[in-house]
Amino acid sequence: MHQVQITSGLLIRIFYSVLWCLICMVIDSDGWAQPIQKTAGATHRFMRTLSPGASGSGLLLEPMASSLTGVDFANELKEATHLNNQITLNGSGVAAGDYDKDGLCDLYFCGLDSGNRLYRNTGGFRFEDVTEKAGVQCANRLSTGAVFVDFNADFFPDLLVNSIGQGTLVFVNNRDGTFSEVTNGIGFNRGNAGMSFAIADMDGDQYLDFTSPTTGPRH
Ligand SMILES: [Ca+2]
Ligand SMILES: [Ca+2]
Repeated sequence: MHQVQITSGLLIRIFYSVLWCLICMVIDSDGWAQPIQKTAGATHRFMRTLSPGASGSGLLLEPMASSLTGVDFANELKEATHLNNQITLNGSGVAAGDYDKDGLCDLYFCGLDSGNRLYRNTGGFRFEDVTEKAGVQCANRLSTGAVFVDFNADFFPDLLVNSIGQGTLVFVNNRDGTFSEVTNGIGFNRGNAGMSFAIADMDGDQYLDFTSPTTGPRH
């Protein structure tokens, strides 16, 4: 029988696989997941999850204003854009991950006619926009989905961003709060439109493998 050796590297990869399953979710210190809903052309809605009441009646959600959270991202979609390409009507996704390893989960929003935004979690449901400092704007690139994943195994989450027409954009974490785009050297899915990712060590060689459903070249 094939034996699977549990190593620290494998555990880290399992962690990020689980993290991918939690895309669109944020977990704060109270242990309850915070779902984020976002659609093309609409502002996001940041919902704080309250603990179930003593009656056990289930989870309660409480909306949080942008003025409180500092998360003011809006995914803009112009009519001309979706008339030119209906894929844009699928909207865009959010990546959640602790890119700076301070123990707080950060958020990366993908935009279509708006650039992407990275919000660093400063605690207490407060976030700061660090997009420009981090170098992950992806302006004019019709971003659809993203995921934080440590693809070079240096224990710092890197960033993959799917786009319409420009394939998968690849950013390596510089471990100082910034990222460097290395799409030209590593990029895959070139010229296609993708949205989601599936990431796992498919063949058990301790290296992560990637798959991203695509819709073919942009029409
Ligand atoms: Ca963080
Ligand atoms: Ca890394």
